[in-house]
Amino acid sequence: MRFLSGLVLVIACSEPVQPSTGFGGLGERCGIAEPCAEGLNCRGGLCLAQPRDAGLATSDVGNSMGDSGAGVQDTGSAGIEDAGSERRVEIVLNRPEDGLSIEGGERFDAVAEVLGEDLAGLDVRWSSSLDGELGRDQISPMGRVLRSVTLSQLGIHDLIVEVLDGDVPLARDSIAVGVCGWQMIGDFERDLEGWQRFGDARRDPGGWLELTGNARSRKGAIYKVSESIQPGDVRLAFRISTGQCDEPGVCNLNPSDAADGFAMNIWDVDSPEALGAIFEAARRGGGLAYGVGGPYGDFEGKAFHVEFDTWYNDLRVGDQRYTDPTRQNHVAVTLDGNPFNHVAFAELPSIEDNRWHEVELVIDRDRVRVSIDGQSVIDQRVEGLDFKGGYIGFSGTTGYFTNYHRFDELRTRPACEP
Ligand SMILES: [Ca+2]
Ligand SMILES: [Ca+2]
Ligand SMILES: [Ca+2]
Repeated sequence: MRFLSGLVLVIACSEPVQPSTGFGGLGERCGIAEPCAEGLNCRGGLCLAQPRDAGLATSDVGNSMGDSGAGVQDTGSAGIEDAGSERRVEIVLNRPEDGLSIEGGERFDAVAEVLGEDLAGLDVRWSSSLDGELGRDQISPMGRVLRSVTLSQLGIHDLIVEVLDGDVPLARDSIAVGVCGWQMIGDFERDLEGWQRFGDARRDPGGWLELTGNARSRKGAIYKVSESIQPGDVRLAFRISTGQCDEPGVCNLNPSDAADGFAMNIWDVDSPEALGAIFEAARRGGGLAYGVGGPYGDFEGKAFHVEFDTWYNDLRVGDQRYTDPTRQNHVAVTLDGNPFNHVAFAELPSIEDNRWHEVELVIDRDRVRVSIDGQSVIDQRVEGLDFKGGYIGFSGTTGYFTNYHRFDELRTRPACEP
């Protein structure tokens, strides 16, 4: 191989400087007198894209697969090898661009170029790191392989092409493709499979969850116990409705006797069994059925909450345990089971209008964003925030004063920007 490497180096150094304005386009013929356009290399008499990784392997050296050595880019010239026992093949995934981002269900065209002296009997296999094998194609005489691709799983895929001799991969290339979209966690149209109810929470026949009912001294919660939210960045959406009319929608409001509110909670606990004890310990009224830490108890774990608080708690009144940061209805981010710990908040005077509102939450490292009906209401850094993920659900309460507390259509949007 020493001889081969030396020869490759000579070839690399003797390549003409590429012109800044193009001549041969992708897949067109080229030569010393017919250079390729910028960004393309003349290899085997054709203008081809520069390989990003792992273009080269020989059929009898299995461990060279996946090698992304710096020399690969310059080893592309076909016909160097004169030993009949080795088969030199290269593949480059030319389209789409590395880092493409698409919506779920969107189809795109992929193009791979295969280079080698003898392509007879070889196939190209397409696969995805998330979806598995996508299909196999024969290689056209020009070495080009086209495929229309649809990726099903949301998230970041490695789209992989491999040249196969039988089932033996000879060369591969890959790019990252992000598939974006909302994934429904719960729409509550039929049943509560995968969810656990606590206290007064129930599924409404209308296809949403009611946490309290419009009655005094209620406390309810529901948690997704069949899966948990992963640590790190997260994007979630759900719908809420609170007010005193029996059906969601426009309703005359008397905010003076409406309370107490509800919260989306994510508890970093070892198992769903811990949620029962948390619910039992959590307080009614201003505790919003998640208050187990700070002035409400001795919980010392990690948790993340977005509360929709419709009652002003005030330490100076009766047996109340903390003072809210505003007399207005508010949305707030609180932490670790402590409803007093408003690390970010915004006033929402009309949230008790009994209508459905669309809530979106984005946690991007220590930056938290909350939007309601498409309007940003919280967008700030929370010092020291280290989102741990955990079991997600909703809790709500009433006290002396009451409201319905409905939520629906919990969705997540996996990371999709490669
Ligand atoms: Ca629903
Ligand atoms: Ca309150
Ligand atoms: Ca509050």
